[in-house]
Amino acid sequence: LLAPSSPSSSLSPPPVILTQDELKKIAAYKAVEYVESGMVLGLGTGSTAKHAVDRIGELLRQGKLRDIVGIPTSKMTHEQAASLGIPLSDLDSHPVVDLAIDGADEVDPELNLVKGRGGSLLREKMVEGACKKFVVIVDESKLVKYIGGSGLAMPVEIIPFCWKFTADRLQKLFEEAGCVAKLRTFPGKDEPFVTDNRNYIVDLYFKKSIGDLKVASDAILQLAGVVEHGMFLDMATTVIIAGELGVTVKHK
Ligand code: ABF
Repeated sequence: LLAPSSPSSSLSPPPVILTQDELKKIAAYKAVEYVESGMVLGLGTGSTAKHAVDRIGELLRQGKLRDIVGIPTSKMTHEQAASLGIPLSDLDSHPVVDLAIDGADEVDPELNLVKGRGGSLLREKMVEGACKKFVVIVDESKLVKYIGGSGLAMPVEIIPFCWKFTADRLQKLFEEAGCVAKLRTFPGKDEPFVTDNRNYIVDLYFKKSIGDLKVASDAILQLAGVVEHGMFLDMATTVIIAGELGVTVKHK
């Protein structure tokens, strides 16, 4: 995004390069324009979704939104939303969610996603799978040609019991794609990272394409020990992408 030039000056000011966080905020604020009073809202997790939750809190405080119910997708978002005074509930009480707003780690041209690199994915998939409209907010660095092909992690949430056995089976499943499965640890520590659901995460790294995503998804989910994976296939209804040249909105 370039800074608008001042109408009174003949010389244009130099272009302002926005930081990645500023781009995330632009995408988040754009998504919040879809929020209407009375909605049940899925509140996403991560540094991009955090801006959306802040904005919803601000609009509630200003009286510009009313009667919102938020369904948080993580303990962290629960805390943030509660601190902003957003009324909160859960899927048991509100099984139909009008709109969810969340970030993603990768977005492919068909709007399939990879999520969970930040540690949340299971609650996100439950809430976002229950919503009528799912708006994904990203900066342009998240766009990929095909998901799983970035060389970065494809997260899988697994139960802690015999995690190595499950990790080995996951790696074997994608042997042809040169898969390496690694247990996620807390940054700078040797201890396994523990999710909000007291599970572990195994990150899969591929050297080659994993082929048909639906086939890959089904194969992962069939392994006992796996709880959920970070591929969100055919779930996003809208993706808002903020880049240096402006905001692009893609609809499914
Ligand atoms: C969460 O936020 C995760 O599923 C995903 O890993 C992440 C995107 O993070 P960020 O917005 O911080 O880049 O929804």
